Amino acid sequence: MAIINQASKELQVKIVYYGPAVCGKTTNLVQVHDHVQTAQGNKGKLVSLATSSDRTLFFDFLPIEAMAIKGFKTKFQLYTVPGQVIYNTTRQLVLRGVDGIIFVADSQYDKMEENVKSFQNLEDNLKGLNLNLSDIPFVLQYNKRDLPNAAPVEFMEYLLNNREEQVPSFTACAHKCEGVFETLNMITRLLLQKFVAQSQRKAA
Ligand SMILES: Nc1nc2c(ncn2[C@@H]2O[C@H](COP(=O)(O)OP(=O)(O)O)[C@@H](O)[C@H]2O)c(=O)[nH]1
Ligand SMILES: [Mg+2]
Repeated sequence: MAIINQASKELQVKIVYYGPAVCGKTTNLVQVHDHVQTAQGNKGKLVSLATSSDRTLFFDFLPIEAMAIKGFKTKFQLYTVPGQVIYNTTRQLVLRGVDGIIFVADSQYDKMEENVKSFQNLEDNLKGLNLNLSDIPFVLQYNKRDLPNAAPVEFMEYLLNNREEQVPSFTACAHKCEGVFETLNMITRLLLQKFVAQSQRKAA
């Protein structure tokens, strides 16, 4: 779980944007970086390790220093993974120490198989880290809603949010910043709820 420094009263959480190649993960981080200052607090530099073809090679990283909660200064670290199938080792590394996950799905019909495979890959990689998706704050984002071949939300819910306990899901047009902060705010809320519940249990 999150790194908690009692001495400096800092809480640090790691949020990972997961999903297939070109679904819009980097775009989410770019939009957060462009718009976060007024909305949420201080931001760090967006570090992108991309290939010349503009695809994420390792990850993108954006630190945000946000609100004080229960006297703790909370730092959010946002990461993306490379979506291409061959980069699985990198995805496993980026997932280490994850606190919250945003799964970004591409809404286009012809991307559904890639979405489902990437989701399966996420579950497999978590298992490899002895983690279970049901124990980790997790939300879904259905991106690229602006495209004409976008599948209905109900269909995507059926494919990706079809388990006993459904998670919050958001539609988005990340390149227009629509849905980006709605998604991020929800994962933030879930993470802080978990942190508060844990510290109350400890205090009891
Ligand atoms: N039409 C449309 N394009 C988008 C949207 N979000 C991202 N894109 C584009 O999709 C491409 C891939 O996005 P990127 O963020 O690099 O994907 P990543 O591989 O998941 O990091 C870029 O050209 C983006 O501008 C969206 O909501 N609608
Ligand atoms: Mg990327």
